[in-house]
Amino acid sequence: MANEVQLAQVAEAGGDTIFGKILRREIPCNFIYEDEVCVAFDDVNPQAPVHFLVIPRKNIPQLSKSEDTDEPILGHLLVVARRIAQKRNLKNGFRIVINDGPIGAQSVYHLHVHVLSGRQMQWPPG
Ligand code: TR5
Repeated sequence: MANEVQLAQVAEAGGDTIFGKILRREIPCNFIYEDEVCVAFDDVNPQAPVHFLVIPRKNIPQLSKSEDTDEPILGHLLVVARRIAQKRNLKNGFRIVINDGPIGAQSVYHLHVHVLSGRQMQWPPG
């Protein structure tokens, strides 16, 4: 699989994305959680023993393109991330990541919250 940063450098913002296809069930995907606002599923290329994504049904391309009126959706993504983390018994913690734009190494332009756990995280991130 191509390096995520290389993918991010060539990724184009705007339009339909792979996550749009997942949301429309055009690509099979096992949702670990879903409600009327968001869905969650395991990352296909996990960077930790636990690595899942929480994405809004609304096609918000990236955090920096979200609007003030998206505040309930943005808050909901974190609440759902916390709920799934509790369900998965991630008692020792987890890391939340939102990559934004080329500098942030975003490769899929549909907003998504990464939740990673199951190993010791390092700081600063690369
Ligand atoms: O780099 P950013 O923050 O944009 O993260 C995009 C994430 O989407 C990466 O961690 C990828 O591994 C993940 N990804 C990409 C695909 C995919 C996926 N996760 C689950 N299922 C996926 N499918 C079916 N196809 C992908 N291209």
